[in-house]
Amino acid sequence: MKVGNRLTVYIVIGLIAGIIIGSIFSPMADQAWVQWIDQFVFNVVGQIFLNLIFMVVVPVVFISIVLGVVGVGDPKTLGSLGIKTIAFYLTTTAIAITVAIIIALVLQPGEGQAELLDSSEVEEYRETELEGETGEAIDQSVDETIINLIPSNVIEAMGTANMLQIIAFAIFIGISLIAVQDKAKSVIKLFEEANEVIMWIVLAIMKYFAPIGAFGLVATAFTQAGFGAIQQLGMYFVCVLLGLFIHLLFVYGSVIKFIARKPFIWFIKGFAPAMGVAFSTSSSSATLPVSMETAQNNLNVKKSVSSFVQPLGATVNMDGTAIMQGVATVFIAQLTGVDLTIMQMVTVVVIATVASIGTAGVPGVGLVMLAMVLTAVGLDPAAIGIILGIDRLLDMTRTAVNITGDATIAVVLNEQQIRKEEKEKSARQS
Ligand code: DAS
Repeated sequence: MKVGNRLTVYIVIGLIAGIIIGSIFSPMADQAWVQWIDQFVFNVVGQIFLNLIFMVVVPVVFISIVLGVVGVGDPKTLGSLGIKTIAFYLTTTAIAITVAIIIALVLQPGEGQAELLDSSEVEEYRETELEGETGEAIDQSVDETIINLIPSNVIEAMGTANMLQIIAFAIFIGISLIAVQDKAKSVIKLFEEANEVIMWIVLAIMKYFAPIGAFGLVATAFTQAGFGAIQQLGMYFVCVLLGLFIHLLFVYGSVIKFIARKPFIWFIKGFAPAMGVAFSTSSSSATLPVSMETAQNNLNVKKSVSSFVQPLGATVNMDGTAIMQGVATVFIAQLTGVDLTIMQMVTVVVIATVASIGTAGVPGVGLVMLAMVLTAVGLDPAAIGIILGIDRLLDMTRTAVNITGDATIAVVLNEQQIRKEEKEKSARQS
């Protein structure tokens, strides 16, 4: 069962229908009958879909990475694949945030809107979020983030879907299976068969539930969207979308065309189903099973590359999020009348790139990381309350860009591996 073109069309129809119906309902969002439909139809359908794909994320990531590591077969090759993967990810993220800062400096979304800082949302965000988990996340120091990469309790790591710890444990299991593979043939076979089973479930969820689930998630997001806030924050909204579009078209487009030497339209057409799921779920982690299935079946990425590069990317690589953070930081600096120095902008690039490493791809995580970035350059993180209302719509778009960045690097590394194997094969034949 492939995530074929027809399913892509159905998902796109579900997304468009959700946007249209949600936009029609939005101005009536305070009416009881609209709230009833939103809560008992859109939200129920959407959340069931979200739970279905979250249900398979942990087994898919764990099994795929174990098989991915075993597939690579040699810890040294794995090491070089890992270094290349991380290097590509950090580079594209740094480019993303730099492009975003330039766009915001040129278009000046925050100019003349200082009164937004007095809005009630700022104080509300300070009281509700900054005293809560966002505040704890900001306080997590770099050494804690590094120590927390290794799970002290793998069952807890899986129970809490701590993706980086699951990835670390799976890599250890994979490397040990390489070391003892003569005595572990049945274990490797068990993982291979478990992978067939879990991927069948992923495709069944996609085939029978993705279009209606995507519709429900998008319809409820647009019904509740603060379109009034968009008018007030129009330039901010435009800057983020422009940054996402430029990054997708020019950065990923160039990488696919000139490094992977593949047509970009082939890439987008093949990866569209995953982008649609990411847009509707606003979660890279939830979309991961579909991202991997789509990359393997539609973009011919080998399982050993996809199973390693994409789960890592879903957690470590968030170019779309970095773009929002670049624009938001300049926007909030402009609101506060602060001219960011070059040093402060470099700090924003470094902090946003490093911050994206430690956070799982779940809805709204970008704002938690933004609080860290703002704090690092001396801006008031409570100002995030201003952009909170429209963040869900931007989260959908930037999550689609996040996972597309992961797939871009997976295609590049896959093509490089194929070319390397062909070169070795012709060297052996000559
Ligand atoms: N929703 C996050 C993700 O899943 C991105 C973000 O919040 O910026 O990638």
